[in-house]
Amino acid sequence: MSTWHILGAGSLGGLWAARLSRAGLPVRLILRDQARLAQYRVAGGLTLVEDGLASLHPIPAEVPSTDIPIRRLLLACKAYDAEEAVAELAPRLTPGAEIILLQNGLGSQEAVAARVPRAQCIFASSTEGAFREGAPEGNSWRVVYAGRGQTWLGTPGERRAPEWLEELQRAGIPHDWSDDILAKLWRKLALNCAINPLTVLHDCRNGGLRDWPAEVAGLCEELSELLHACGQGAAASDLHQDVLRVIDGTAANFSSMYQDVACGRRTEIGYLLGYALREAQRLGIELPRLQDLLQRLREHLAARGLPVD
Ligand code: NAD
Ligand code: KPL
Repeated sequence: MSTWHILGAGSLGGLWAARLSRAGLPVRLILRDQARLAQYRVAGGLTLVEDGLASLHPIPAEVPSTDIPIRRLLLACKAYDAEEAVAELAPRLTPGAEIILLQNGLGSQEAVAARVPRAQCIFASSTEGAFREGAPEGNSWRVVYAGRGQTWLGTPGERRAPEWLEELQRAGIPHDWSDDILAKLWRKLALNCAINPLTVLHDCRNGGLRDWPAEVAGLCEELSELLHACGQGAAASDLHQDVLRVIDGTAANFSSMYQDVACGRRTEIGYLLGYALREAQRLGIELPRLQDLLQRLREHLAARGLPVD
């Protein structure tokens, strides 16, 4: 049985680590450096808060430079950290190592795969929700499981699910193998592009976008055009209706991008709207509403001293 090495003991990484570990599966956390490792050891492990109940999981941890070989890696950092993080671990990866990429959006998966061409990259798209409670970035080892959801996993062109999915079953991680994971990632990207930037610019919860129906409809139209041009027609199907359904279904929530900006954290815009517009440029199509949205969002981020990519 391969050990689950998990890089990024943040929200989603912590949620996976705690569930895998409590199912009796071997797990090791990879923390940034010795200082974080020392803090983690003082905390005595990761705490998972689920349905209001907290449980402590004393999962072993290490730093990237350790020489233990890695056969299976769950990469649970943000999209903008993924390539660098995997490059640091490359010397430890065994030939054919499996890397599960939990990053939202698109672009980081390609960059990781190019860095470690001998590894098998499995892409994931998750609708689960988790956040870190308490201390600021890096110092919180307490993860709250905030929203039930589903994680789709897949490797483009591979229909057969790997046998280790059974371990996710055992750990109670809701999942499905997708034989078209790129369609899932594109669909989520489109939903995020239609909703998240507008919630930041209009300073509202997802439900507040009901006041901007024409703007939402215009973005959905251009996103559908882009999806068709990218050969992702299936991901474009009923996009506008789905966006309206998500706005209603999550009306009381703040989008992830809204929360990032509100907390002064870097957003993943470069892997969402930024990626969409780079693809549009590559294909030679004009998407003036999405372009304008990106411009406004960048101005908003720059005014708050946040990275615009
Ligand atoms: P997070 O910021 O809570 O956790 C990321 C962790 O990775 C941090 O602890 C960070 O210190 C660590 N990290 C970054 N680079 C590292 C390195 N080189 N070595 C060691 N550790 C490193 O992020 P998150 O919310 O868990 O999100 C991870 C990905 O999952 C994102 O792409 C996000 O969009 C996606 N996602 C998150 C959720 C959620 O509810 N949190 C839901 C769906 C998708
Ligand atoms: O995934 C989301 C997010 O906030 O990132 C939703 C709820 C779908 C809004 O785009």
